[in-house]
Amino acid sequence: MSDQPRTTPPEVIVVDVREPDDTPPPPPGDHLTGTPVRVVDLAARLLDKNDVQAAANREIFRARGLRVLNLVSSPGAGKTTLLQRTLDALAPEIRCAVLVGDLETDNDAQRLRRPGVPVAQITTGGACHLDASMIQRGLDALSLPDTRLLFIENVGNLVCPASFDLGENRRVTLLSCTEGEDKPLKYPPIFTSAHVILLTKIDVAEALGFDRATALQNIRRINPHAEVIELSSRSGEGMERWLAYLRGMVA
Ligand SMILES: Nc1nc2c(ncn2[C@@H]2O[C@H](COP(=O)(O)OP(=O)(O)OP(=O)(O)O)[C@@H](O)[C@H]2O)c(=O)[nH]1
Ligand SMILES: [Mg+2]
Repeated sequence: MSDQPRTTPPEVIVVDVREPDDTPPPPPGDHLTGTPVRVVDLAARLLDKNDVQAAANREIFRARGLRVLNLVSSPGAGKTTLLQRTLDALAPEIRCAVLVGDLETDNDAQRLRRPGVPVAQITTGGACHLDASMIQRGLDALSLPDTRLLFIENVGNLVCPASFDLGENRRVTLLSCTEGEDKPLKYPPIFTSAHVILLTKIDVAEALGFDRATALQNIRRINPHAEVIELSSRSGEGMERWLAYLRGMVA
């Protein structure tokens, strides 16, 4: 991307990782004939395979000098809005790129288009998360010379993305004030696996009657070690701390 003029946003690249036949598999067992069924734990195999690819991604990131953040949250917690504001502030000083996953549409990728910022949309079809091989294919589609920070916006889902290592350096979990204070307790894996937890939309916390102290307490119960930042992409409150964290990652 270094030869691209920085005044026009580059085209969004769409990487469609759906299989030709993405129909769900038939239910296990032949209920009509009673044929015995051997159950194979495909989930474990799938995760093993993912871990191998995640390790390969990590090596690619290291070799290219890329620092990589995987943003995960429930749908609508504010990932894209935060990235828009982050790119506006950071892209002029640090070369950034984005991979964004969604079941359908390239809406988020369009919102994230910025001059000099390569963006690729990964369309997953039915998959409720990104996996390491999708990231590898997304990387192949992007030109990343001089890029220092790669943001991955995962599919909006508070459960599935927690199980899939993408090879990232930092996992960033967003919890928005509109979701309720109890989510860290109800969906622990995505919070325990986070390096950074962002409490987002704090501009509307008071109007919603959202109890920030309780939410922070719940976060700390589940993950005492994560960096916790309260912020609003709308009012800008807390953004400086987030940006300082990102600058620190590439310093
Ligand atoms: N009040 C307020 N609204 C916000 C803030 N950040 C995002 N929103 C709004 O929340 C809605 C969802 O924001 P997105 O950024 O699209 O959320 P997302 O996590 O990317 O959503 P998915 O990609 O669908 O998972 C939009 O209407 C945003 O304008 C914030 O800090 N404060
Ligand atoms: Mg989004």
